Amino acid sequence: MTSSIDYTEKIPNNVDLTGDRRLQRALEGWQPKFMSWWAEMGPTLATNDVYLRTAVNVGREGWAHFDHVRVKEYRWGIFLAERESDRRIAFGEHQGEPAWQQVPGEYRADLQRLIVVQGDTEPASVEQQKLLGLSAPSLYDLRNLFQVNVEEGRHLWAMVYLLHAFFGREGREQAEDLLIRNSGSPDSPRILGAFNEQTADWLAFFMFTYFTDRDGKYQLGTLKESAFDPLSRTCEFMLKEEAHHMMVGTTGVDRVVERSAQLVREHETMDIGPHGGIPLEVIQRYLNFHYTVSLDLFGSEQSTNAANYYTAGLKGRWREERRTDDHRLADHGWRIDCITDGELAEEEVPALLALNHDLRNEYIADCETGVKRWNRILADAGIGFRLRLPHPGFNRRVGVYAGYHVTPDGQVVDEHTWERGRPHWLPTDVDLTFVASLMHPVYERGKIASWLAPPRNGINGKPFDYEYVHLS
Ligand code: BYC
Repeated sequence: MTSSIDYTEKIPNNVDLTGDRRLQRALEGWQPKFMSWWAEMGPTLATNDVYLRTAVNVGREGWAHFDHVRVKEYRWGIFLAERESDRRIAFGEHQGEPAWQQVPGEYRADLQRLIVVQGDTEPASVEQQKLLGLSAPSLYDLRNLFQVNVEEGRHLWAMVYLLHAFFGREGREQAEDLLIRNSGSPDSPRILGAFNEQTADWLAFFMFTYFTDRDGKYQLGTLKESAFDPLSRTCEFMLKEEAHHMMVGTTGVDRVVERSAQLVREHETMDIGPHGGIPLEVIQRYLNFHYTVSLDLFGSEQSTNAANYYTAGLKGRWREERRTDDHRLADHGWRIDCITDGELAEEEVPALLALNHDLRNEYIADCETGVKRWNRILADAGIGFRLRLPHPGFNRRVGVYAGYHVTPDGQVVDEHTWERGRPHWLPTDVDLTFVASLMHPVYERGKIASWLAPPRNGINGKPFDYEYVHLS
């Protein structure tokens, strides 16, 4: 296996597709279906070309090539990180055994399920972002949207490769279904809740790429630990691409906060809506929404699924190899959140059952770093307002808090109090309509919309006013 990617193939790859004619034919059969899905459900805005990065190598250095390409001609392909010789399973009951190059029969259904769930999120996000190009705040942002979209498309390819290569007819059927379910569809919705929500405007896009893509980072991080080596290697390379998506989110929110702070100072009012900015309270409500629907993506705090995946070696913990325990966890107990007699409390449960909670906590700590950054921008501008993450029980539909009303401060309240507080805590129709009213496309080179600051850096050393996109 080499790390360079063969672009002379119909499907660029580094998995020696030509060596497996059946698999190659099956994937070449799926390719036109992917292309029609992209044409129908992918970005609506027509472009001549976009300054995009394409993977040319999976090694550590210089893996990406940047150029203007026609989006339709983007070379989606199959890229796995290099195989580590003698990789061993790091956790669970098979700890120490060689990693699997094939799927063991007894874990087939569970592995397939994990791959399908992961695969389902990738096209879902493209569908959610379909219309955003029509209202991009600058050519730089428009380019980033396309970059995120083509790479999510490639991540779908990554999961479809695994389904075709290792799961036979059922895998091929599942790969077809990934193109049939659609975000928000009443008949065949996407599997996980957050991927059926709308990403209606660019503030939502930045929040999504900050909070929801970050769930992707953590879930891919746990699948990278998998004993099933092809899954591990594909996730490792996906994580490399994913870093850019989170940069788009982090700096996107930075720039909105920076611009709002400027307007607050300039006009000496928090009510900056009439001056073309997004009020900080509205930013907080968007944050509350996107953070909490993303918390739901971690599943229940107590999960036998998670315990079984771990014991079997299918899905590890975040940075499994850095943990200093026995990597089996059979005799450990952990404290997790619960609600007892209507009050927030904690209970001790077997550690294996608490793995979703463990991953969620890693994620929350990471989310805090963004909030700190944004608050530094506010502090530097001499503004007293602070953004914050709401309590993990707030606005939850999955897990121990589902069915309760918990305020952002962590008070369990009755329905009436919840309904009264809701317009202060979650985006209202007025907020959404107002933010939508700011979403005018700015396609002129070097220009930017009123509601966010320009980025500090361009892409690949290019300036902000580079012609990142040529519209048709
Ligand atoms: N919505 O034991 P439980 C990304 C289901 S994002 C609907 O509590 P488990 C990306 C669950 O399936 C990362 N259903 O949870 C980001 C189960 O159903 P079954 C995506 C839900 O299984 C941005 C039942 O409830 N990757 O990459 O331990 C852009 C009980 O489940 C939800 C993954 O998620 C929900 N939110 O954990 C693009 C990794 N939560 O099986 C891409 C793969 C739970 O009883 N998936 N359910 O019918 C997994 O590891 C796990 O399936 C989950 C759930 C973490 C999602």
